[in-house]
Amino acid sequence: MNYEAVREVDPAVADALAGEVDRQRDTLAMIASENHVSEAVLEAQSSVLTNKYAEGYPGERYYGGCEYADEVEQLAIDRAKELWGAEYVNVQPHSGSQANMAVYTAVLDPGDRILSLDLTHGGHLSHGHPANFAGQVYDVENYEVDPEAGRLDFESIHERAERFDPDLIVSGFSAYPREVDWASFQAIAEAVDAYHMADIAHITGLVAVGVHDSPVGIADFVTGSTHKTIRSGRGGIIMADAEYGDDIDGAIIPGTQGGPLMHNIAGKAVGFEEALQPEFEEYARQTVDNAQALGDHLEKHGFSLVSGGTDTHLVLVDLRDSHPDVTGKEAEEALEAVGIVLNANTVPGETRSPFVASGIRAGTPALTTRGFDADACETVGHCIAEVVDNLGDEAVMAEMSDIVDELCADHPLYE
Ligand code: DSN
Repeated sequence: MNYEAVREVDPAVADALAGEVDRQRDTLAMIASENHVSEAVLEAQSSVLTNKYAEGYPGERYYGGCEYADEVEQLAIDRAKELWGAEYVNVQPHSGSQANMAVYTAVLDPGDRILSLDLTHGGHLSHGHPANFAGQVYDVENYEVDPEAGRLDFESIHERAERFDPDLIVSGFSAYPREVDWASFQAIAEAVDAYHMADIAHITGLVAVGVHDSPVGIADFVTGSTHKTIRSGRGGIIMADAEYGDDIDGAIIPGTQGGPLMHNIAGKAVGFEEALQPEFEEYARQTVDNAQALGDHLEKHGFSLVSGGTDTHLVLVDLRDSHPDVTGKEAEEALEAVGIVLNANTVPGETRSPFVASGIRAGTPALTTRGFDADACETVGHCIAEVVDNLGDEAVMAEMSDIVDELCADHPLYE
């Protein structure tokens, strides 16, 4: 990864790309939505398919010269159908947000009602935050997690749905550490005659191999992104029953997108092929085991975890009890200084601004790709605890930074 061709034209960008390779090698990527794709996925994503316009779908394009684009997109679709067991798949969304936008566009009219989880409780901007298009085009109300238990409370969600009478209910989250009961959401959606969209962006990989139950075949629409736990090319995906295929196809193109990013679709196809191999199930299971080891260590050290633990690839630490004077942002910055890169995150009942927040979210997908096991994740937990307990203590920071360096050296990346 020396970026020689880039360097000849543009040394500044070549330096930044080389710097990013070193940054990923020399730090621990614990942003729960990130991962390290294989060199095969990287190669496919940087292929000549970036040059190709291919509006339309395999076999029905608006431009000529699409035989290889067709082949690649059809492979991505067929592999996705095998991975998630969906009747219909669209691999063209540029991102998870675009996937959500396409579903809304396919079945809702402006002003229709969406019921979704509050952003500060673990939802996502594209689920209808006022600052997002979805919050501006649709009438959105939020449900929340139980403030004490940190878990979904289906009785209260049902009551809210009966009162609000939504046209679409969103399940699936960005910062919810527990497995989701898709059937209960579907029962509520049916009771109020609403569509149900499950956004599995974070857990696509866990669902693909049965580590988490799947909403495919339960929810009307399943959306996701393709570069998080599934570790394929960057972008989004939509799955549904075959009956919705034409509406979703039209909502992507011409509805909300133009030419598909064919190079990214090639990366999706290659990553899906990797995920179909038996090792991927081991990877997904280890990702969850690692998050649990990390969470257990932090809890033993006196940190509170939202919901008291995790069933997923992430832990959400609520700093308010253990470290009331430390904001999520301060913790994030101190941890980054020793090479642990994660994000400040709001917690249920948040009183601070989302830019500062009272929690941190830490994920294990990227560490697990590097070969981290539960013991190594406990060591990471030790470093997180020491840094947050001793903010500003240079000696502790130096000691933890050395441990992070050793962990990185023991788990090489992009050699
Ligand atoms: N930015 C992603 C996350 O961190 O959860 C979601 O889009």
